[in-house]
Amino acid sequence: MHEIAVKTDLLQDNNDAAHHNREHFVEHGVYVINLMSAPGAGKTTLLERTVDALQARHRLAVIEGDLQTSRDAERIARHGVQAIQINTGSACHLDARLIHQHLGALDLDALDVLVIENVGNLVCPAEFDLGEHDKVMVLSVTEGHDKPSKYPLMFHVARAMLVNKIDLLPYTDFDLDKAAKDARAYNIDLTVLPVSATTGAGMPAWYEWLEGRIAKVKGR
Ligand SMILES: Nc1nc2c(ncn2[C@@H]2O[C@H](COP(=O)(O)OP(=O)(O)OP(=O)(O)O)[C@@H](O)[C@H]2O)c(=O)[nH]1
Ligand SMILES: [Mg+2]
Repeated sequence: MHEIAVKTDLLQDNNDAAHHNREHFVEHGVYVINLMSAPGAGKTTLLERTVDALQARHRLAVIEGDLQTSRDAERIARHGVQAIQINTGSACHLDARLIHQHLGALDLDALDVLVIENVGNLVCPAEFDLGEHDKVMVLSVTEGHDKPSKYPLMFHVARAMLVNKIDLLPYTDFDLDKAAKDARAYNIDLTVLPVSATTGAGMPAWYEWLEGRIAKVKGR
């Protein structure tokens, strides 16, 4: 009983902070993505390629969430966009207050798109709204096609699912149709995009999806 009450308070507190973040993003016209996946699914690799593809047309920044180290922020910064690292210590997810604490380091007026790479975890990040416009999740083919059924919340809350590492499909028993069907059982509107962040296969469809969302959210 107490446990339920504490969790409800925690999530309510987070939702209040997320609402506040959203007001900032809307006021400054910044489209914000919360990028989530299990550890190592390829979020940072995907982002490195994405910022290369989009930065000629959009002003981008990235917030990197990790338990420790600033490696992912350093990887992104090498591509010429601002990257802020948040270390959560032992927490398995980012929360809206943590994001708010770091917004001061960004000039939101000088940004079109902000991507927040969450801590690698297939469970906790899905519960915490950060004030983003869209949650996007990455499922890599080496994780297995049973993951939507085993970890449904992540698939339920995402607007798009990138199925990454498709270059490795010949070496796995991953069934793309099954993964997509199971994920859509929790989320009928889910957009499914098979990609390889290392070879670039399928990435143009992801950029097109992003362009559509940026245009819609920013009212262009
Ligand atoms: N074969 C293949 N490997 C990939 C692909 N995308 C990423 N990788 C590899 O997967 C590993 C993890 O990639 P990262 O981009 O660091 O994954 P991440 O999701 O950011 O990891 P965390 O931030 O630690 O959760 C690296 O060795 C990448 O080179 C892909 O499309 N194909
Ligand atoms: Mg990463």
